[in-house]
Order: sequence, then structure tokens, then C-alpha cells
Amino acid sequence: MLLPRERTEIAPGAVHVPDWLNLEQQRRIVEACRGWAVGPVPMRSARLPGGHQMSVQTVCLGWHWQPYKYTRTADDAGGGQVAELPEWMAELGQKAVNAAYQDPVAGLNYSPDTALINYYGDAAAMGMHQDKDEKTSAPVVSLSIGDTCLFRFGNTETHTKPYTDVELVSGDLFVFGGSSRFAYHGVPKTYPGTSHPQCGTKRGRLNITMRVTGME
Ligand code: MD3
Ligand code: FE
Repeated sequence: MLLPRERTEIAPGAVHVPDWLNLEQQRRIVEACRGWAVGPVPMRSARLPGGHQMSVQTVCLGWHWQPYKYTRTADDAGGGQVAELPEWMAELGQKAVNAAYQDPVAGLNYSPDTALINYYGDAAAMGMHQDKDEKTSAPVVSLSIGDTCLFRFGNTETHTKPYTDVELVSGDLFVFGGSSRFAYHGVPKTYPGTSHPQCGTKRGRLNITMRVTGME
């Protein structure tokens, strides 16, 4: 049976809003991401402290993230100055928080200063982890475009069960605030070839996460 895709709070502060971006918004975002992927800092797979390379490719706005810190210049990716986070994206982040929490003022004070743009090729995945390099507990706003993925939302205590699995489809919004902000989460797999033909990507999956670093 097909389950309805409705706004769902899967845990306190963790809200999934299916089909939040229309196809034209998705295409515009994809177009902007194509530019950022080229430079001033090229999109790359980050190297983890153990020496392994992530399968996901990332380019950042506002602040450069590398495991596990934020810097203004991309020391592990050519040394360039990170592109600005554009005002339209910060405004989209505020609207996202309003929509997720069904509160027209919830996002008023939300001002993300970094965005991580992740690209998943057909075989890419992201293991269970917490995002704790930010010095604030402001929500993370996540936008998905392209192939559908399996998203795994865990708990704040361990990287293992219990978790809730959710499919993220092109256009979906997810906001992680409140007590969900420091929960473990990951992307076990994507479903190649499942994107909407008009979303702007030919293949793969894009995920944009806006965050508040708390850095000066
Ligand atoms: C829950 N990205 O970039 S987005 C990441 O789809 C990351 O690329 C995944 O996890 C992706 O760190 C998942 C959903 C997400 C992002 C940040 C979170 C969920 C989160 C932070 C706290 C709790
Ligand atoms: Fe994460």
C-alpha cells in the first residue's frame, strides 16, 4: 500500500515536509550548485582523519567544512576563498523553518551562515554520524533534489538502533531542531534513476544543508 507523503514530525523538532520545493525552484538551485561545484573551491570528496575518503562529494558556502571543523579558506581543497551564502538561500532557510514548524515567525531569527552541498553519485552513501562542529543548537535545514534516497534518523545516544527510516524524494524538506539537532543520522543508499525528469539533475542526488556555525 502507498503511504501518504504528508508533513510528519518523526521526532521532537525533526520535521519532514514532502514536495516543499516545486520543479522550477529545484532547477534553479541545481543550476546555482553547478556553478559552486566548479569554484572558487571545487567540489571534492573530503578525506577523513583515518585516511579514507568520503564517497559523497561536497562544496560549501559561507564557511568551508572539512572533517571536523569550519574554516574561511578551503585548506584541503586548493586553498580558495569560500563562496558567499547568497541572501536568497538564507531567506529560503527562514521559510523552511516556518513551514516545518507551521509557525510564520519561527524562522524570523534563523540566519544560516553556512551551507554544505552534498552530491551523491550512484554508489555514494553516508554513514551514521552526528553534526556537532557547529557551536550553536540552531536547526539544520535540509533540501533534497534528484534521486530518492533512504535517510536514516537515529537517536542522540548511539549510532545504532532505534532508528526511523524515511525516503527523501526530490523537492523534500527536512528540518532538524530542538532535541533532534544532535541525533545520529545517515544515508545508507540512494535509488539511482529515480529523480523527476524535470528537477534539473541528470543523475545522482543533491542535498543542501543550511546551518548556523556560531563562528565569527
Ligand atoms: C539530523 N547530510 O551533510 S541531510 C550532512 O542527505 C548530512 O546529505 C545528509 O547528514 C544528506 O551532515 C542528510 C539530513 C540531516 C542533516 C543534518 C542533520 C539530518 C540531520 C543534523 C542533525 C540531525
Ligand atoms: Fe549530517
